[in-house]
Amino acid sequence: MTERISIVENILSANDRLAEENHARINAAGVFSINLMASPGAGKTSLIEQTLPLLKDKMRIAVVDGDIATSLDADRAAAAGAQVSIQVNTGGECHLDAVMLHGALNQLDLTRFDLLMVENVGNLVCPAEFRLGTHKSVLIASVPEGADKPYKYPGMYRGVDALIINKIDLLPYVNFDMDYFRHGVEVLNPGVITFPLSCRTGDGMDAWINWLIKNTKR
Ligand SMILES: Nc1nc2c(ncn2[C@@H]2O[C@H](COP(=O)(O)OP(=O)(O)OP(=O)(O)O)[C@@H](O)[C@H]2O)c(=O)[nH]1
Ligand SMILES: [Mg+2]
Repeated sequence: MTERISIVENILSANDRLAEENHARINAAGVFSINLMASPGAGKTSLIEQTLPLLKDKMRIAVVDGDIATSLDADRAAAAGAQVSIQVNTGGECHLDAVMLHGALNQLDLTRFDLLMVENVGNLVCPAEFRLGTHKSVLIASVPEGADKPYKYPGMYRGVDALIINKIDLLPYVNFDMDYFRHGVEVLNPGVITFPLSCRTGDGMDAWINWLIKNTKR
């Protein structure tokens, strides 16, 4: 048992070392980068699809899409206007890790871009444990998932730099207790910047886009 824990720790520290290398590389190129995490279907690819048309005339954007088996999401990002869209097939793994992002960065001339959006695999547990080396971690919660998710998946909510509450167009139809949700978030991640929005209607997208623009001009 003790040995198993030490192996896990070694894997994570090896990952962290490579994440630092990724970070240095992204920084040196002057690119702002985000790691988009969420449960399956929360709207990661939809957010990328909505963001690209609003920013593609202002900045050059690359997308790295993690997926267990398909290139469907990378294809959607390319169709929405990403200058470059790279598919990373995790071969069944439930998360991206720093090695996988490293491989994707090897295919990119980072100096050609202002913003790098990484879509992690849909999962509310594993992605939180593997740093990639991006500047900001962004979690997308969506209202049909239920308001109890911060309580059930604290590791994910604790570590993120920004929180999107997606699918607010569905609030009239689902039983989502916003106060309960926000209280759970506040306990884990006090003051985290939060963007309620709808990728369906576009409501709330302005604040998210402004946050990206502000950070990209670091
Ligand atoms: N009503 C509504 N539906 C949405 C919204 N955003 C996304 N969806 C729908 O939710 C479903 C899943 O969206 P995706 O963007 O594929 O979700 P994802 O997080 O990328 O999913 P995985 O990559 O499979 O984990 C799709 O049918 C979207 O059309 C929204 O704001 N409102
Ligand atoms: Mg997706």
